[in-house]
Amino acid sequence: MTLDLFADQPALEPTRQPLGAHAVLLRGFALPFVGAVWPAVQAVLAAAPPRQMLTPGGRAMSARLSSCGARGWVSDARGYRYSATDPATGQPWPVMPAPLRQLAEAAAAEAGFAAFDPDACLINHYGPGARMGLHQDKDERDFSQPIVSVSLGLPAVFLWGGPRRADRALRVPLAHGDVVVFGGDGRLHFHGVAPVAAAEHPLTGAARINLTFRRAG
Ligand code: MD6
Ligand code: FE
Repeated sequence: MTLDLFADQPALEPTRQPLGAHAVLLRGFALPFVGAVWPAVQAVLAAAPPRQMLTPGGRAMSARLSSCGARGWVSDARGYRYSATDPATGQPWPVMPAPLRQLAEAAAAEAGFAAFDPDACLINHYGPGARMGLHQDKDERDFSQPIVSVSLGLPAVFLWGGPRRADRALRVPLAHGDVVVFGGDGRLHFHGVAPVAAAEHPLTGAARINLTFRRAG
């Protein structure tokens, strides 16, 4: 007699959901990594606390941002750019922790990008009501490498648009542990995040944390 441990389980959800050309949602892909990734994220945020940045137009972004790796993303009255140092301290950004890099490389490989070599990881902190308007990620020098986006904590609706701002955006629910990888034709598509609903998550409390890995320089 064979023991079928899965006999009573419902069929597994498909893990891979294409979001059009060269973008894929890997549902739950980050879950096995969270035990190592979460303490590393907390250490980065203790060294470089997430802060509200101003857009070049002078408006405060509602998500709070930090970074780790050789380069971090900054925004102020001078514009958007990557910087090797944290403007709050003048010090280099925290080193990208190995568990974060391992998760990013594994997700990229799963999505068909074998040689992903990220030098920047943006960490976005969304409290209740925080959002991210439609934008393109175009401050990087290397568009041949994908972006790997990891969602932790509270759920959110990801807005996945097209190459033009006016293109209709798909509304994609993202849960704790989900990973979106986009590159190739999708690398410069507009995207954003709808306002995060107030709730409590056992790991992150009243927050959604998003990690996006890129090759910036
Ligand atoms: C977020 N993400 O999910 C915001 N950018 O919190 C992004 O802006 C983003 O998820 C490029 C690639 C993936 C992303
Ligand atoms: Fe983005």
